Amino acid sequence: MSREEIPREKLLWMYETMVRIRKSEEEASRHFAQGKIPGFVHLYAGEEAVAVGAMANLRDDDVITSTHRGHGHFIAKGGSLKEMWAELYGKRTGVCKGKGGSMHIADLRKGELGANGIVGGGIPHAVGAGLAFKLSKSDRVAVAFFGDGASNQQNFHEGLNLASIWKLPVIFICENNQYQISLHYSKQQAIRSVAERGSAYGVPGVEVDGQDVLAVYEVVREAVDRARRGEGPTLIEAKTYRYLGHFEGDPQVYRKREEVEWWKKNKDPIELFKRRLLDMGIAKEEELRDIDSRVEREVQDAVRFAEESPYPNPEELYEDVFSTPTRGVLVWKWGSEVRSHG
Ligand SMILES: Cc1ncc(C[n+]2csc(CCOP(=O)(O)OP(=O)(O)O)c2C)c(N)n1
Repeated sequence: MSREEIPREKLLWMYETMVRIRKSEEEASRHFAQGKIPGFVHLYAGEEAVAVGAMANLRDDDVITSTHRGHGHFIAKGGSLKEMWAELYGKRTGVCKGKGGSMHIADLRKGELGANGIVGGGIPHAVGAGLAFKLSKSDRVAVAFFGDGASNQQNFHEGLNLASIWKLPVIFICENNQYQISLHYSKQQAIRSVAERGSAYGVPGVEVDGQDVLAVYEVVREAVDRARRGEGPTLIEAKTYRYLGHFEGDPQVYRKREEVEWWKKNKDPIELFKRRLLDMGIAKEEELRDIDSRVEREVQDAVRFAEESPYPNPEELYEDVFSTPTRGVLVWKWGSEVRSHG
């Protein structure tokens, strides 16, 4: 399918979803600064085209694994904004009942197998899902998102190798936002690109401009088609850029403000796509402005929902620890009280 043939509805979904991620992330940054969001928060602003271009190719029954920078993946996979915000606030109405927080959001109903505080931690889960799909002769696919830093992690190498020898329907998407915390990627790898690493495992490696949602859409589409045909995994490196600090509160002494401004001015994925939609005659400026305002209201509603929701009760901490009841004895100490479950 060429770019011209992508249905208008899908193109507008891409625009709206990128705006939804951006507005939500900017709001999260403000709320974190006001001390309202507990824990660590790593934001995705600037990288929206990667999640959206990829997810536009997936079916509801396909699965993804995410990273510590996972809000964009969650939103693009169709997760509820209200449930996400309640989770950020640690509220009982959150998608993980307030017990996961920003870094551990999962929604099995939507095929979001989990964000992960362990760098590269989602890769084995995606490979496991791919193995399950292959063994059950399903044409579902699994997508693992991870950063350039994670490509130095053993999970990446083991995952690529297993997916390759078993020809699993897994798509490895490296979001190279150029930094791993404060270290530029050129200082952590001797080769020019992460995509080159695929050749060591017989996995096709493709580089793509991660600020161009349609370019991402096209390369992921090819990889998904390959995977569904039983031809195995693909490694995609999307070159992108994060606008905010590694984590909220990061003083960012390792990069110049002008560098960030250059990316915002010249390579903003939403602005570039907006211009494209106007040039292609897909939408008029005021239609896009309407989408912006509607999404703005939606984000404000989600924030209000989170603020007004109750916290979980302390006893709820012990629920949902195991997906199936166990037969063993679990003993733990809570203050001076000792409880056990048989
Ligand atoms: C296994 C592991 N090692 C180290 C860390 C600490 N850590 C958290 S984020 C991060 C950098 C990750 O960089 P990258 O994979 O490029 O993702 P990005 O933050 O750039 O999106 C590190 C080293 C961790 N969480 N897990």
